[in-house]
Amino acid sequence: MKFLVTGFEPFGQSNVNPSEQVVRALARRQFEGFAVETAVLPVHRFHGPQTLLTHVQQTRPDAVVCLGEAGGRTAVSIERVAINLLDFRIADNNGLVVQDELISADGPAAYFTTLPVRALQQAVAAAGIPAELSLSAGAFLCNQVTYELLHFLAQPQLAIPAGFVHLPLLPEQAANQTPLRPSMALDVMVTAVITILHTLCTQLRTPR
Ligand code: PCA
Repeated sequence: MKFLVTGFEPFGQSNVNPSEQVVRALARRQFEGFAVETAVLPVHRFHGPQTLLTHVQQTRPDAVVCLGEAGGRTAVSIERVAINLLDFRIADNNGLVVQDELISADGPAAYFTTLPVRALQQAVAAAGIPAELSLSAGAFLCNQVTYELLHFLAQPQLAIPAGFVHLPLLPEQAANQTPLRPSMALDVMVTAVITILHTLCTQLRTPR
């Protein structure tokens, strides 16, 4: 079994992104029962989704888990939906701010992610790590790549589970902010994502 796990490069005021760090940590490890391919996506309106879809086509994974940073989140947040909207609250890394635009002119208003979100949230919580289900991935790049991924995979012959997990800030990103914001240590986030992959692996192996 093969998983594609992606993170994002730093954006906004920060020079690190927890999702990139988690993906780099996963790339250095071996797992029993599954292989992990990784990619770091640009925070760029066009190159972000393009890079993701290129990796999906090249690696032909059994499932896709995309990761991103969400400052202010207190837990590992497993997203349930991606909406057909671009409404950037800050510029992407190309300086572009897009407001009130559809991602896909002929696509549905939203897609549910196709990961077993409840089972993943429960597994991460059972591992002793704060985890929650989330109803909004926002309207910036994380939502956009998830929507475009689910739109691409909506063809029956391509149907594989795919979804998005938002991560809190790293402690070093949160440390000097006023007001203070929640954070989570890198090794805890790495354990959470490995727990997600083990749970997915078990679920995909169990005949329905
Ligand atoms: N978080 C942003 C984009 C890249 C990232 O890591 C978001 O939540 O859309």
